[in-house]
Amino acid sequence: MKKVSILGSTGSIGTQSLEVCEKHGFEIVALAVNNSVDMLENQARKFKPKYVGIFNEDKFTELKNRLADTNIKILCGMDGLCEIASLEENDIVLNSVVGMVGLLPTLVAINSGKDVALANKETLVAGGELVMSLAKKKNVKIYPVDSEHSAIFQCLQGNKREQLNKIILTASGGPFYGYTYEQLKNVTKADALHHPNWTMGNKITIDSATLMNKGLEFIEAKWLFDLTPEQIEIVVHRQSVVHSAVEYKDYAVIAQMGVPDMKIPIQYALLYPDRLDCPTKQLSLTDYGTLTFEKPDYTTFKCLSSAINAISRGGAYPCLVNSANEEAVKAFLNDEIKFIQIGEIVSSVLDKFKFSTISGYDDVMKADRDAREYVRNIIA
Ligand code: MN3
Repeated sequence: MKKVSILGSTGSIGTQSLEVCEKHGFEIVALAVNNSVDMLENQARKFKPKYVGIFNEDKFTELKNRLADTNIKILCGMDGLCEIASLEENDIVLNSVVGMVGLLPTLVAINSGKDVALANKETLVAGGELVMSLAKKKNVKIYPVDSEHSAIFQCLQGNKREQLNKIILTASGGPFYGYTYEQLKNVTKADALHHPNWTMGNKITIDSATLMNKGLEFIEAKWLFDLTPEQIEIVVHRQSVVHSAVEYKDYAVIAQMGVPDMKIPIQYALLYPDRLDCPTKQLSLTDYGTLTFEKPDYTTFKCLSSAINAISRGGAYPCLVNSANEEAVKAFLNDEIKFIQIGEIVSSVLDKFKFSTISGYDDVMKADRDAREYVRNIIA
């Protein structure tokens, strides 16, 4: 029985991960959330972890009172997340928190020698170099949870890594597929929050609408699979059935397919290398009939081209565009800016900031602060 801790347990990935853990009888060591006291209390009573953590320290007393009749140890803040990430009992830490907040707990888990199932994109986007070099040093495995990266990981099994030519990262295209820049000017928050294929949290749903999500995944893929930007091709595939593919030296292309359900990649990350019954639907190719593939529109979707530009330039740029995007998305969700401004703000970062290097965690945090301050000044 595997022992799992989940950071971000009440989010979309977190709740689906618990479903997978329940199905396979995993022991839940700890659960941590940002804010959701009600849901965390319910999860704690159901899964009986030894520890729970709440990132928002203002909610600590309330959570403590709610669980006063249990033996569960209550932790809070970044220290709480990091304590959970480093617990001796963990076999694997599933990190599905949203945003830059996820970076430090990932580094702490790796430093403690714990394998990580990674659903927090920002961890690799902002700190890819730090995370991958520490994982190598500590001989820790990072299992991708994101459907595209899981697909690539699956397609790499049983083949020689040095015989890989490139990867093909598929993108659904989001709710504004086919829109012109003019049309994007008038889209509303409700439009942006409606994704055609996937049900996800608000941040990632907006990132899918701007295609920033694919830009972040491009950067993640570069780090996870040790690729150059030239080895990554993005292909718009509206049906989200081919979750990504890899091409080898002989031009054989291997793709991984399945219904669009995150429980398949979550389960592969937690059960690797086993493939057992999953609480999802079977894929019927004949129900789909047609699968389509197109080039993305890099001109209209500025976030996508900016993210690729950022990783090609290297240094702090990926972190800067990521943090600028987080801040811009927050402002959009608060009705402070229009949808189209997200891409304008993110792309402006590349002109605004000079090249700087990342040699440690503090450099990442500085780039994060600088980018957020820059965005807040634009909005104010
Ligand atoms: Mn994805």
